[in-house]
Amino acid sequence: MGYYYGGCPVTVAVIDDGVEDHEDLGNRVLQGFTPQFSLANPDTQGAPNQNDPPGSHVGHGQCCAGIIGATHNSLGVRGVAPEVDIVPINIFNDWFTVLGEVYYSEDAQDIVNAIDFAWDDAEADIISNSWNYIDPSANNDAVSLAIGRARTQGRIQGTNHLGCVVVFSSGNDLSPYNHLTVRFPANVDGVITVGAIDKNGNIWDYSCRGNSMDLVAPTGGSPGDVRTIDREGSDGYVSGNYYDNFNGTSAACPQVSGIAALMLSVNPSLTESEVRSILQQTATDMGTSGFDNTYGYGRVNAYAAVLEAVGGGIFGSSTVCPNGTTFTIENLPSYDSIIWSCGSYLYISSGQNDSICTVSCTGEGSTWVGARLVTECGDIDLPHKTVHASGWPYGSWTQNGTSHTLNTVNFVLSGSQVNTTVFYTPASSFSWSLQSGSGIHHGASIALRWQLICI
Ligand SMILES: [Ca+2]
Ligand SMILES: [Ca+2]
Ligand SMILES: [Ca+2]
Repeated sequence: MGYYYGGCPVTVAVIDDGVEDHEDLGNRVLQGFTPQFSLANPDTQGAPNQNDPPGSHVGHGQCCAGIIGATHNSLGVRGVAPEVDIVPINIFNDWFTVLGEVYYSEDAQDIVNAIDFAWDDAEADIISNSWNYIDPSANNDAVSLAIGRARTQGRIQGTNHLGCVVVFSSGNDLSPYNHLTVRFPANVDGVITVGAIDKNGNIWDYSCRGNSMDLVAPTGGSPGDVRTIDREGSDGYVSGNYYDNFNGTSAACPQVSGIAALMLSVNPSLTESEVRSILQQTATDMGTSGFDNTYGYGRVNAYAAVLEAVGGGIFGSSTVCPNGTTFTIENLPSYDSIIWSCGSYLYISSGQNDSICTVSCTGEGSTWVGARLVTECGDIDLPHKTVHASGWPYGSWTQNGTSHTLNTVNFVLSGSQVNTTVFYTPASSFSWSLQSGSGIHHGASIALRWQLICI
């Protein structure tokens, strides 16, 4: 395993219009939940309704699941977190029409039941929500409380409640006035709220914004730029198994859910608030400097977030000294052992299997220090830290216009012994000469001491 996927199992609940098996999801779609029974879809375990409502398609949840977890194989697309299990929860199951308009009979209590099922029954680590709830008569307090329960009571580990990570799309609204408000429940405290930027980093005009924004992720307009899975065959948006035009904040949210899954796969002991805070702090700032209502903390940065989930990588000087330089790994997930490794010119002089090790060098040049965490879920290789070994300097230098190989030279002075100190900066060339008046004779050798500048 690389550092990008630690192998600890992670379960993501997708609350949407259902998810079903797909050739590019392996066997990773679990039994889920459908809070509202419908005659058209008697399934109660989160499968999509087999009938499309007039004028639209059932398959939104399937698209989200593909972004989160499509398998890395030769088929279709690659999801962000290709080994997660998906719990499908269908809250758009029971539709009806009035004068040609489509309505859903699910109410706030069904949504509460959906959220409670996700963290409590399915023990999901993450709940991905690419939907908003705009019924003004709904009992929004009950939904907010359910989200609070997920965040505070979910993910039981021993006697701890680490909390379930709750991610929502910020909402889509083309009205320049209406998009100034993040939609409910994306505006509930502790929710990770995700808006939409285009592939050039500009906010999409439809992306709802406000002071509860957290992150943005790249997605499409209409037609969209995001390719994902589609319900197989004639079901879903298109006749095939993949869809090129998924878009909106709906396609941004599952990217963040997938990245949160990668973080928990390398460090399953992170709390909900730690995941949220790492995602915020590692985001690439966009728009006006610092947090802003449009981009939140900025564009989600998967690499930085996953690396931070394992403590941020290897810390230490960029120069290794001959007498030893210390490297550390901090805030580690629980591990069985640490195996330090290194490249040319270097050796691990002490601290193997410890979170602090000392590396020494025998030569000079660009090289690296690495570390592998052996955990109960598998090995995590941290990215190599590039360092410069400042061992015995070698290479060419010039003395009085004559080139010498530093490591082999003996040179001779006349008269009394001269102590000479040469300050050597790694990777820089240098030349030096003797003071005028010093005569050089064969047969009188001295040792030349090199003082290494090790930072
Ligand atoms: Ca694939
Ligand atoms: Ca299809
Ligand atoms: Ca900003």
